[in-house]
Amino acid sequence: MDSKSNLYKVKDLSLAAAGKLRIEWAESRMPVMMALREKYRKTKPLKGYRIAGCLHVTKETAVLVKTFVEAGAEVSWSGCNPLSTQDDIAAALAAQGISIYAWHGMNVDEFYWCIEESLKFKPNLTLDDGADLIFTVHNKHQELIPTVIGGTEETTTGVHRLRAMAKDGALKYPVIAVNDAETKWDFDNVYGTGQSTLDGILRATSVLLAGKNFVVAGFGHCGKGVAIRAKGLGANVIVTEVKPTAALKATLEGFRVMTMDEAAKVGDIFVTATGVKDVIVDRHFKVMKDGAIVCNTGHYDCEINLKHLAKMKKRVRTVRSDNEEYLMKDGRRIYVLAQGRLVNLAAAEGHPSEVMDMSFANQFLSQLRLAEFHHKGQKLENKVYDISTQQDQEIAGIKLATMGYKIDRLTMEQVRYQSDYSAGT
Ligand code: 3DD
Repeated sequence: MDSKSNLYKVKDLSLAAAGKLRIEWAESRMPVMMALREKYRKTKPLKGYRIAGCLHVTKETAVLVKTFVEAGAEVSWSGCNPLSTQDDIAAALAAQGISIYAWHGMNVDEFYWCIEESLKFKPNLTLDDGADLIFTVHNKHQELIPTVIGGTEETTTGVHRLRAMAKDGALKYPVIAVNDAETKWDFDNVYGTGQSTLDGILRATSVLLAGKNFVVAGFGHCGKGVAIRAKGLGANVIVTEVKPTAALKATLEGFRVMTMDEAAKVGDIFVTATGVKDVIVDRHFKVMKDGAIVCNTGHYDCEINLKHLAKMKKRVRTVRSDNEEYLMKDGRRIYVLAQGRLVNLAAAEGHPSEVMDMSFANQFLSQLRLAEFHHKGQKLENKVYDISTQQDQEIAGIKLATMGYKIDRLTMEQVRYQSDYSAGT
């Protein structure tokens, strides 16, 4: 462990050079972020703002952090999952003077210690992925609340938590729901989760997906992405759901739909993507085939009930990195990936840079928007705000341009027609 008293705590600073190279790789594939960095590096509109961030420490997050710093912000950072920090990236950020507290494989006490450390510089902006930092501020550091202008939230689960807090009147400062931006949700959650989840499964198992019964629990944006990508690799995809409309969509996409009780008997690989707890429990483990592989791609590790599995096992051993073999009393073996935590970030590198480019452009512009409101003396309500449609279209437009695409524009006549309700048949 390398640490300076008040700057950072990372696993191994000597990994910094390798991390720097991987950050450069991400920068070469995040043209929207680099355009924003170029746009604001001179004016530094975030000067005087201190952002405490709690978000997976990956090469893409490093690009976001460096862009905040280039725009004038001070940043203090922790990872939002005990298994998702990439230690070379954390080392590279620490070596570049970023205050960062994160390492791969921390326990839950260390996880919250890191958040507490990142709060010591008294942030006036917060940034979350899963709402653990903002929840810590609200529950253990109310003294910080008067100086916090607002926050942003990256993921579906975190936005759910914050909307519930706001409904209860418990939210004490405004938050922007980055997750709900079209340029995040429709891209990161679908294409990012789709590819990175399979990446995690393949790194932890190297199994053939073609021909396998591949069970996806949850057909929201994330589950749909995973199902479509697995189908692309030749898997026989089965979807389980609790929401009739989502299940119906899955059938129309050509996937088999059944209950988990039924799927558990035939599945070879299971992925949970529901955001709900206890999706796979003891009665499912009881009927699973010998050699079944189980993993989760939801934000928290509550979807697979490992306490149930532990009670049913004869012994458990690590057979590959991020891959534990549970030997059952009847001789069957069940393989759990990444200790039931989100497999795409714990066993791989998370979503590709190209989709995080837009997610993080929303993070950057949302933090900037909070700072600009503050600068103008405009007070926001203590509620969860959506991203503006204008911001979504702006980000998508920059992305298209960097990909070399040109699109049509509405003529004035067409704009008039759209609002001319008298124009009928
Ligand atoms: N997430 C997925 N891949 C990531 C990456 N490469 N860097 C940072 C974070 C990453 C998770 C979140 O962006 C988001 O998809 C979520 O909803 O949690």
